[in-house]
Amino acid sequence: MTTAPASPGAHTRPDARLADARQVHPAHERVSVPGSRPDLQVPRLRVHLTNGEAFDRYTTAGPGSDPAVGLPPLRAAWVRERGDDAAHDAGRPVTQMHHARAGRITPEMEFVALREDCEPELVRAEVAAGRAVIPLNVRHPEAEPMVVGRRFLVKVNANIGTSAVTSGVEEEVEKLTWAVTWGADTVMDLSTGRRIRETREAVLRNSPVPIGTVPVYEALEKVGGDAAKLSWEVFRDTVVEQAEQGVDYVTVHAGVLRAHVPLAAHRVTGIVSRGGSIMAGWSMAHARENFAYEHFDELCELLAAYDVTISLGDGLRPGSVADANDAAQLAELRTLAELTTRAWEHDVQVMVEGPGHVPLDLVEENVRLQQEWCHGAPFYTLGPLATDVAPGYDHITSAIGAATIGMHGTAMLCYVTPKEHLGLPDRDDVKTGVVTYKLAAHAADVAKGHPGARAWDDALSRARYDFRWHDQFALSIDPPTAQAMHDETLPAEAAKTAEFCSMCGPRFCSMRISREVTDLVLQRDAHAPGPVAAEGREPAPGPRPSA
Ligand code: IRN
Ligand code: FE2
Repeated sequence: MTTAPASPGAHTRPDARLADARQVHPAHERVSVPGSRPDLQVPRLRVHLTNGEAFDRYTTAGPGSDPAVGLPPLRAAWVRERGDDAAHDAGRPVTQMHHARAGRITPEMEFVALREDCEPELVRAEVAAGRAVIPLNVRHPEAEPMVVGRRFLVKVNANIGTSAVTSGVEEEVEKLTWAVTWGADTVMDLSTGRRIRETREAVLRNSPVPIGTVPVYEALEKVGGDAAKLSWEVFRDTVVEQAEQGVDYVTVHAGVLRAHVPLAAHRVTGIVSRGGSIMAGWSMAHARENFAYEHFDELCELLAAYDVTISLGDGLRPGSVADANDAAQLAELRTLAELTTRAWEHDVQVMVEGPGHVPLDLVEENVRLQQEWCHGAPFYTLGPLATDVAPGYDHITSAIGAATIGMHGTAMLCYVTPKEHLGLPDRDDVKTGVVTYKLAAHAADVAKGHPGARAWDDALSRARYDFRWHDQFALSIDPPTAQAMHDETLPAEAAKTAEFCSMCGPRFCSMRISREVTDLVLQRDAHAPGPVAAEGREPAPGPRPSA
């Protein structure tokens, strides 16, 4: 058990009633959209509204599992049918990129297209071009396919994991389930300390989302924590063991070259990446080039036979706004661009990791350079934190950067919790981090004009303007928190249809007054018909609120 205090600044309320359920509101229902074959059923979250309408949303929560049994192997037949089992055994590429380049639309691509409401051919073309990845190890058949790429919805990754001082196996599975309940699109198991393997196995067998790891952490454990004792062989064996278990993507800090290390020496915060510092430490101790860089082609060959996506680690990311976009960071990005092309030669799917701590005026440049240099490979960023001054609130400092970088084209955002820089996140922190990042990602989708993204906002706004309080809660990103805050002052059921809340009271509610004004305008227009000049944005699609 962790003894971490409740997270400061986290506006989440305890919701013990729902502690074991993935259903966060009674009006939520898991439904499925049928695909072209009976075993292809794409999950959706249906929100039933009190006015008889329903609103369907993307869901990551999965069908739910008994931790002792695990999830059913959703994709096992798909993998077998196309011969990926046999190809895997023969050490040949089985990647989605391999199939996409051969012109094949796999069930995974179709699944993703239904999830994203786009054409399967778009998914295939983006994966073939390397502009999108579907991180799915053939040995993780439990996962529901999802896509990471700038043409698709912005995704959120949640990091969980044990450390030497805290957390156990059951707790990690619970954190995983909790994270996907709130919308984590992928989860990284960053466990260190004892029982790494066992924790990862439990997480994988119960995960409806792709699982990522940073294999060098486990490799370091194997050599007693002394970076100098690492070797390519220990690292490779660790990657193989994790790939065998079903890990869907791995962060590899292969871009931290020997020549880059001195560039970080004069920084305010040096090297803040764990993996980056391990690789730099090894390189310096042996006066040799980064072993993951040296053996990169061999690494790609083995990843291709599982379809493990490579996430090129940003070992030299800035750890303070002072170090943003400096020579060390950009030198590494150049190397990551070279490695992207090399991985693609092996049909290995690639994501490129990014910073870190970046002031807002430098955020856009990060995406622009990454997209240009890395030929459009999906960018996957940690925040970035827009300022360094708010420990305890770094989910917010980083969500500001994350929304901005997402709007400019980052495909996946790695969450930051309120515990960043302070301690290991507990269950509350995981929820706060995921919810905060989901709203940042959604804000980016809306700003990008992503097809359909704004429909969710419009549905909630209509419920708000109609004083359908239950619908406003049901549609909100965190229903129990929204409802708990409302009910703090107006708990009665009658208040759920009242035309005010306690913020302004009945007489000063602008929405109520506005509706009366609107009614008058509409009545006047009804008596004096004629074209009314439309201004501003397109009207939101769907039925208008009734008066
Ligand atoms: C994401 C973008 N940049 C870094 N990340 C995540 O940070 C990465 O996916 C992994 O979860 C973690 C790796 O941290 P270190 O080892 O680079 O500190
Ligand atoms: Fe930091």
